[in-house]
Amino acid sequence: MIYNTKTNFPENFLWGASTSAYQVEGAVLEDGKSPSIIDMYEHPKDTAGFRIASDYYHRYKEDIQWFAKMGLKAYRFSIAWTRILPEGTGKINQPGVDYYKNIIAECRKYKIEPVVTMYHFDLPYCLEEQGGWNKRETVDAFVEYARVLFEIYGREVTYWLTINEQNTMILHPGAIGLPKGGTLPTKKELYQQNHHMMLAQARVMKLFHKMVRNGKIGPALNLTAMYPASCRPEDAIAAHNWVSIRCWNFADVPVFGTYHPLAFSYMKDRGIAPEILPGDMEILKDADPDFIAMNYYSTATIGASRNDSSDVAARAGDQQIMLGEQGVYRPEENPYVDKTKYGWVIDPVGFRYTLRKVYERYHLPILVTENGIGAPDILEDGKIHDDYRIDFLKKHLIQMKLAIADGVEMIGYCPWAAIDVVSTHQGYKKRYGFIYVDREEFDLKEMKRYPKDSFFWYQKVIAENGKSL
Ligand code: BGP
Repeated sequence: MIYNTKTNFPENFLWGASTSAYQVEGAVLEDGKSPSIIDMYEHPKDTAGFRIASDYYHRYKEDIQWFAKMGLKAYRFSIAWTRILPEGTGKINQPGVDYYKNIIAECRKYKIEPVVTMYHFDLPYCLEEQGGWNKRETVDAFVEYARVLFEIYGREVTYWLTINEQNTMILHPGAIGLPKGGTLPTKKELYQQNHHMMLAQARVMKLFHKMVRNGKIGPALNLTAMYPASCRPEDAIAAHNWVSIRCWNFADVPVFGTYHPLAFSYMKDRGIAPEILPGDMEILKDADPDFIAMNYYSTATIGASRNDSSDVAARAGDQQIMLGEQGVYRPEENPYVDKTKYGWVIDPVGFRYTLRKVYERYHLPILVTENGIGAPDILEDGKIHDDYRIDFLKKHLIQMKLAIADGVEMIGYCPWAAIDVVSTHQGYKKRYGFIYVDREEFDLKEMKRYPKDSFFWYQKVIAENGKSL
């Protein structure tokens, strides 16, 4: 519709990059930190765990200096609940508090806007042992944790994200790992957990608006547009089922205070709807996010269910590979897009399409909190020629610029990842960062940092506010 290539990125656009605590910090049990549920994840034998990760816990000063050199205007990182409240609630762990104070101070020193994720897959394991998100007590625990964060960091941090990829945790519980010996929750349990997370998020947003006057808070979901596999009406219905269940059901609750009607009927029909107590819906209405944060990697292509078990098996995989569900939808291949080595669809135009869809639905400014390509980067003579990453990011940024021309209000762009982090499934074999961390799966070497070619490319993009894209 609109191809206004003259559109520029807004002044003060937050050119950023992201990490999460468990994937970058290491020091899993240091300075009073207790294990989180994801720290207890059972890794495949040939894959690095999270115990040391990129050792950022000890090297954050050097790393943030690199971020400043790259010219970042924003840095999205997560706070580990287990560093602040090792028992989940109660006693505050001062070294943990100081650690994030220092990180925020380092960011401010270089005029980098800190963007804080409060919860990135890392529920304290001690709370999990007491029932985790199955229990309403965990809602209170999250509110208590939030109050501590807002009290301590509320004056220093403007942009806050509540929960990272709640939809991934609920729809792909196996994808983000299971503690050793753990069993997957049933769908009924998962949707009850989801309801509790929704309540926790709404209460935290309400509290935030009272405590942090000039701050902004939003949910961080994995959002993606979809295509019907054909113009067959049954495919269109299935695709609509998919996007309602996979995306809108998770964003409608914080924004509108209601479950998506179609997704709720689906939950009722399958006997997996959550138990909603009197007063819950009023709590959900209080959320009132200031913006939507979204992680975007791929689009999905969806066809009508074949009504047999092959729907589920069609493309089993990780969080970005769509699972089917008998009677509801079936994942299909899209002949018009490429895929990464790991089977994730590469679809820059789909990024523009997703931004348009999200903005049209919610009328809230958007902060992109993840986008990127995982690859087995190669270090040669101190250099990493990751032209595939430059190509990926450039194409996505061009589409984002077009989305801005379409009228989508954008706050910023924080691709995954600022620096190499441990991938949840593929360790250091699959890297995303602008900065290379020289370690192998098990040989830690000296973990020296090297800027990749994409680092210098992004540095230029930021310096000219995306003008030459
Ligand atoms: C998102 C998560 C990130 C990160 C990213 C890449 O779903 O929010 O934490 O892990 O995916 O995933 P992976 O490392 O599995 O390739």
